Amino acid sequence: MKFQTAKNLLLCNIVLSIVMSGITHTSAAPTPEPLRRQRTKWWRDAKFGMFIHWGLYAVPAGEWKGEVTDEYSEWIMFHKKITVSEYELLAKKFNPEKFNADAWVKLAKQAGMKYMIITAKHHDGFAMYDSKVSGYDIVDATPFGRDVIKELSDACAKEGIRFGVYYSVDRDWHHTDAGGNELGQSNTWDYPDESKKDFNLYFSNFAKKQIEELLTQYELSVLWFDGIGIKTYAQNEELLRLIREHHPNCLVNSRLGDWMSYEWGDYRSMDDNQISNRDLGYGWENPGTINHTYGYNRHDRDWKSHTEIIHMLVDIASNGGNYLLNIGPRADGTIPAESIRVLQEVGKWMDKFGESIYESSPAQIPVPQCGRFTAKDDKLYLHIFDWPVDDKMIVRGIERKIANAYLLADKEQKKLSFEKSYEKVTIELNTISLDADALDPSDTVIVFETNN
Ligand code: H79
Repeated sequence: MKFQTAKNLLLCNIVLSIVMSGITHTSAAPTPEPLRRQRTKWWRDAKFGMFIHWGLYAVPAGEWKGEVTDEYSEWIMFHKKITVSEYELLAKKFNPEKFNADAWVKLAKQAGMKYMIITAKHHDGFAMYDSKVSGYDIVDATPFGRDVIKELSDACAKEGIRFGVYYSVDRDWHHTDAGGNELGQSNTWDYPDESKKDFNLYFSNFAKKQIEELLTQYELSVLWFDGIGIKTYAQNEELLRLIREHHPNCLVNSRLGDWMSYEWGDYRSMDDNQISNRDLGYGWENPGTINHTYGYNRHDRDWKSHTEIIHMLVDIASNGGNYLLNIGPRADGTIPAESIRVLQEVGKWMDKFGESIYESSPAQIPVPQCGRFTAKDDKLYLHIFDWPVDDKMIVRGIERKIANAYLLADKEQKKLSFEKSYEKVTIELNTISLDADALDPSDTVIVFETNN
């Protein structure tokens, strides 16, 4: 009798845990922290990556039948309620003859970026690689017929740039079964009856299979999921298992599971364009874009300046994060000239001051008035966004002993004269002849060599 009760209890527990696994997220992290740190080392050191949103939405480029969209251009199918059959016709117009994978990768490299992540499938459901799961992909459905994911991954390998892909799992406006979306962000204009949609079918027969294709067809350093938590705990687990099976060291961002926590990923993706203003103690990234949209929108010409990008990169690095900066190429395969110019300017700065960014960590010093601090080994890097009017720099909160101070970009490393009292350091910037090349209007960096 006792045995029977125990057996029943056990059975109950098994049933309960199976049911619960489908409806709750546990707080247990599927990835042990030391493993996570080891795996993310290259990524944490890299600090700066290129994000690319490219798909059929580059054809309408933010405008549908004379109406401009105020929203992200990659959301145009949703916002303009474009039917699947109409949207599919965009594939016939997608012929990016000017696309050159080497040029894109070289631009990323020139900007000082160390990795690239491109949309393999966005919410519109169109695959930008050669998929056998459906014919709705760049190779089978466009006159272009080339696999741009393959070309970019090869170009990245050649240039020593890490490569990853973005995949939208929770949404697919092309697939009849991709529903279950309480936020009302599924395709209800072609497929109005939500009760007929079976997310599990879409997941098992389509999304999961495409993810497996990506894992087997390409050398991936990052699988970047976008999601809104429709997948169940068990489905998250299935994906993670799949990734580990094919690419044990491929990083996964935190949008695999619960959007707001990072328990499922190797690092945390903040919200779009969101920056953490403090060190979180674990890897995080800002997936931000260079204007307002992610996909190309010909009406969005509000580009961030190179100074804004540099300040954001420094700010992010000073809080232990990464900057995944997005660009949206055009449907002809070109990158807007303004994006190129901004990235090249950022690259010029990185050439001179990159040492203060790559492999750096937060300095654990209060944010200085003039800019930010980053740190590496025995060096503190003071980033000066705003040059002091009287050429006298006062910085508070450095507890370490300072042995030396010089301008990072000064090849001769001429010593700056400074005074340090318990609570502040005063640097005289007018007593020496400053090397003009070592100064930068966006951000000049002073190195403090410390000896404890
Ligand atoms: O791929 C880019 C976005 O399209 C994607 N994430 C980045 C990297 C993204 N998917 N979902 N979301 C962002 C959040 C969705 C916000 C919404 Fe809206 C609010 C959807 C509808 C209202 C913002 C405003 C996006 C479309 C209109």
